Amino acid sequence: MEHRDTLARAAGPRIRIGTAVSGGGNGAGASTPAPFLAAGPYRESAASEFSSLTAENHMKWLLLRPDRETFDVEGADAVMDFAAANGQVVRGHTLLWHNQNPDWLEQGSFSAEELRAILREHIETVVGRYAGRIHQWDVANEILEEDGSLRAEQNLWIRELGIKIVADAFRWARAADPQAQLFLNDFNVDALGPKSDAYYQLVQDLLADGVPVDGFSTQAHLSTAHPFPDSLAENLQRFADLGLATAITELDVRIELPGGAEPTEEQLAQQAEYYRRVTEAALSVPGCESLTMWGFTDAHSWISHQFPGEGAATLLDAEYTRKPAYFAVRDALVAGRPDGDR
Ligand code: 9MR
Repeated sequence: MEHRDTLARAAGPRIRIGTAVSGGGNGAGASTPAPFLAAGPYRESAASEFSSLTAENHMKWLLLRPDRETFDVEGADAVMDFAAANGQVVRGHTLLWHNQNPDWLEQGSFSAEELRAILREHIETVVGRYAGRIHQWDVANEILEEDGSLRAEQNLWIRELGIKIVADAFRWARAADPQAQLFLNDFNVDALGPKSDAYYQLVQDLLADGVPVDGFSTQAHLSTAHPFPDSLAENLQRFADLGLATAITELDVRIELPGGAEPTEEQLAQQAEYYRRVTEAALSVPGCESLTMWGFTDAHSWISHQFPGEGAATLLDAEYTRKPAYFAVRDALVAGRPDGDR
């Protein structure tokens, strides 16, 4: 019998289990993909537990584009090579976003025409470079506000070029890589609500216009201090019913740890429950074929930078020991396999 001792093996072919792989880029524009390139448990777990990788930062404009002429692909290539060596697919993240853009772009005084050409060149070059090797691209990331309106003020592309640029981005991406599934991706769209309703409408408008959108994904940055998004499966299912693929792209479940406290057993149990429920929701929706964690060890997680006093959000602790959440995900994956396959 096949061993079920890693997440990827537990999942089998039904769903890709992914992780973001970190390295530099906490706003600083670091170009070395440490700890990703360092040997040791980080790489071992990344290779053995997962069947999909996302570059946490290295496919973003800030790291790929130090200046207008340069494409610095070293970090992105390292992720692609690692995935190829380990039989993993890659989710590309991301092409059109309001965040982690270089200053030359955000502060440049480009005409609308120039901006459009800059985005087009970027998409053709980056998507073209990895064509045939990317499972799913987050083409447009976080383009809506919490109330469902367009994030027009913060998003340079939409502010200067209008919503039409989103359709263009999808078309350019499709032309550059006809195989990759092209996604709209955002946070706080786990449950039904104004923001996910707005995506539900937007994606129908795009499809009606013949725009090649293949999928809708929710990030699932959760917290044990907040209620679980009970309507997660229902929300994904309505997008599946439109014929779209769905995915969970950045799952983590942070815990309140005032003054640097260690998580209690109760907190770890609640975290495990949240991870289990997300895994079950993903498996319950046909066409949800990718479930990615936003990092897999508490030794390297974005949470403490963004949420001081919170943390321990991932499946392995800082010593790479499996937490209750790890076993909850793995058990849910095994339970979700077709009967004959368990
Ligand atoms: O994890 C990423 C962190 O290292 C960066 O500093 C941060 C900058 O905004 O982006 C983090 O990743 C984000 C992802 O690209 C999009 N969704 C939210 C993620 C967490 O902020």
